[in-house]
Amino acid sequence: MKKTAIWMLFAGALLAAGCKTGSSSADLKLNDLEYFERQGVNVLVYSNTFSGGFNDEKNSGIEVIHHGVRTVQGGAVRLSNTPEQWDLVPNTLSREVKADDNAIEVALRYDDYDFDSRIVVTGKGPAVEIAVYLDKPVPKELEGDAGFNLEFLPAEYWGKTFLTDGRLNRFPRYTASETTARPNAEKVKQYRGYRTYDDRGTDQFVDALPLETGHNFTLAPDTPERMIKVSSDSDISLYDGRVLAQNGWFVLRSVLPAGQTGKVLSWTVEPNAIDGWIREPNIGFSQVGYQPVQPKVAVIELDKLDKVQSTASLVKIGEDGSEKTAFTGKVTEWGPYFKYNYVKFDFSEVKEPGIYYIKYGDTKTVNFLIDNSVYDKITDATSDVWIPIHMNHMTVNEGYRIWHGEPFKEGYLQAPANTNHFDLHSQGVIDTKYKALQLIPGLNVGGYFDAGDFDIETGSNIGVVQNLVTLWEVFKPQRDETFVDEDQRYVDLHRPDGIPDVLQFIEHGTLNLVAQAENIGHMAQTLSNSVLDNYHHLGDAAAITDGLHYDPRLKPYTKSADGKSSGTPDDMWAFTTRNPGLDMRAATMFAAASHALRGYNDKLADRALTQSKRLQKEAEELMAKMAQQPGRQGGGNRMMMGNNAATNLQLYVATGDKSYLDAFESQIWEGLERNANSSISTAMDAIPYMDQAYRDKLVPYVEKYKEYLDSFETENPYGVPIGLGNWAGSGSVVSFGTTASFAAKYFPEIISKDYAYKATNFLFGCHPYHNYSLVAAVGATRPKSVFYGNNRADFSFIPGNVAPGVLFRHPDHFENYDNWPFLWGQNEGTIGGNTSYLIFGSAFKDIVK
Ligand SMILES: [Ca+2]
Ligand SMILES: [Ca+2]
Ligand SMILES: [Ca+2]
Repeated sequence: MKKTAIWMLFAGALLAAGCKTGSSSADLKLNDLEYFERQGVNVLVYSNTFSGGFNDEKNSGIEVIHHGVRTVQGGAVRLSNTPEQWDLVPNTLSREVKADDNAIEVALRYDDYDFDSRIVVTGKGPAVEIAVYLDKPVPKELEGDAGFNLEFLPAEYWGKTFLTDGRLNRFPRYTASETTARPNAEKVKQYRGYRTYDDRGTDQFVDALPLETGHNFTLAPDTPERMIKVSSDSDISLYDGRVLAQNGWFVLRSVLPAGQTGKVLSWTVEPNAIDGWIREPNIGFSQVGYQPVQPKVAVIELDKLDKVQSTASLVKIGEDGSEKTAFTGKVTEWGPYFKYNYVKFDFSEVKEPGIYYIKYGDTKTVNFLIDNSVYDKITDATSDVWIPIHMNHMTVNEGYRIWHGEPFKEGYLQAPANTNHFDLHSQGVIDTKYKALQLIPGLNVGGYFDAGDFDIETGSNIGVVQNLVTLWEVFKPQRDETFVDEDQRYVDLHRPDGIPDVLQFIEHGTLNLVAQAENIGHMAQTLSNSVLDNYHHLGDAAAITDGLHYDPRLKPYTKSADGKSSGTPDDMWAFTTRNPGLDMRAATMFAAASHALRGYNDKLADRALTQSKRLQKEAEELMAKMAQQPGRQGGGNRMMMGNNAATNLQLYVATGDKSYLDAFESQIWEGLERNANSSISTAMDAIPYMDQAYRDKLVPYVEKYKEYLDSFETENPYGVPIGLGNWAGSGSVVSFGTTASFAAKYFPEIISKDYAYKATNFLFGCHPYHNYSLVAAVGATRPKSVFYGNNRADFSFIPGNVAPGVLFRHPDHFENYDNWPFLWGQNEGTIGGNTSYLIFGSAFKDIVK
């Protein structure tokens, strides 16, 4: 009795204390990182702000990270039911954290409409209140359009149930919701006046109609980790944004009332939290496996509340399917890194080839191999599949499947003067012999699609040819799995044609770049879409344009009598504004390509060399002229050329002219003194062409570089550079791995192979968030299953792709969606990035073979 009474007294005191602060652990409270938190739920309020246009990719506003997954975002005053990527976004004028009120207030503004609003998010028990305040009423022209929207990730909600005021329903796997066509005059303008849609001459736009409307929504009551309740006195409608754009989300929305000021809207949003939830450990390891001799360290990502296990095990799967524990070892703590706690499990002493998996507590990984052969095929999918599929101006076939027909048969038109472009290009005054919208002949040949889009970015195509030439010069890969016929304009995958594929890739890239130099007179910035409504194309590249020359005298959507031209303004444009720096890069690349192509395609080698010499001379003259302009720093071309040891080295390799090598030598030491880490890669590239004394003189810089490599061990648990930008960092890991591989090749006494293995570990699964391979590589047990390739609408991938990977979201969250391909910053692959991976893979295989 007495005991119970004391307990009751104690409980009463706790209750009283609870009442005083008005909170418990079940409440959403602002933390030091300025977001609302309870275990299992983070509500972020403008930790990530909207930037608009190309950069608006559903990463901003009010966001919910629900049991570890960012499932809700886009909370903002928006101007349409289902905003697309190029719809207007509000500027965030201010963001104020009101710790005493457990609230965050943001001020939003649409400059185009002189429309200001404030959003106040307040933690109230297990929910947040989202309130919209207006000091002036909604502008007349936005009445009925301005509303508060909150977006839900389709891949996390489809197939799940929802209730609206008690009415039962289920989120659709695919969109089939109802729409209405409205006059274009009623459409709120899009970013910079662009238009995401082709109205086919109807002068109408399409607007989504709601799936449901009511006051109380319960989303996913069947799935505790996704269940969210949203309620309001105002009408809330649910829309399916995918009906307008495949990357659309489910949207809850309330239109703001007309003619009112003050607190015009209030929602209560309560994300369910699973009692006592602890995130499952993410055991990072290489999905491709390990060689017997290499270090084998799994990095285990743990919830900060998770208790660290003292040991982990390696289980061996026998040839007869039996399982036995092969090794049990200590788990060591690395410590906190952003949101999670990290521990490591070193099983390097297991060297016996076999099939294994890791067991940590109740968590098991998928299986992986320990064997000398595990890395043999890591570049095969990239070179046999990904790169040839990205060959522009060709039909690409694979077995029974056509990946794409021949794109852009009508060629490219001169971009008009003073044009800003949605993919971040611009045309200044026209500096060619062509008039605006005149056909520039000869450009529809060769070249590579940039990425998940279909433009030719000249800068990255130059880098690609340079990468491929380096690959050819250093490793001479003879692999022949691709049939390429430039006359037939036909590529067939997995069909050998007697010519090493890399040579054909160099030829294909060079064909377009030489055509630019010959027909434009210098390098274009880009060959890209002229209209936004075909820039976001998904599907066959040959269907982006109609293949007919655009004739403005014809009516849109009609053809000429001879069937050769049309009135549809869909032709691609060449953005030609001259950049002597780009011309100089092209000149260097042309020299290198000419060297590689000599003996295989002499005619193209000659054309490349001719353009190399001309562009180099003209670029130097232009840069000298620019240097003399008032306001410019003196030195001009000498400065720009003088700093470029890499260019001089490439020119020496291509031409054999010793003066380039002398220039290189006079520059490289200064570069190494200034920054050994950034110059060491170029310095090592010269080793094959220099004497032993040169190599020995590099030793102290390589020692410095080792300190730099080691610094990553303390910077993060994975020991490689991890990028925090809006394009995730696999590229820096590839570059880290490439330089580390060459250093291990030339200076094995200083740089061990272990650094290069860290890069493959990270790329193949030992990284934050999940443990899937970021490369759709041959050999990986569980590569990522969706990428932002041009087939992303099919929730698929193009084999061999390297994803940018784990994207950092402020203030402390890494993510990589593997059920939602549409965020380019984490899931796209580029021709530049993937050819860099080809070099890394080749250099890596060379040192570990
Ligand atoms: Ca592009
Ligand atoms: Ca071939
Ligand atoms: Ca056309």
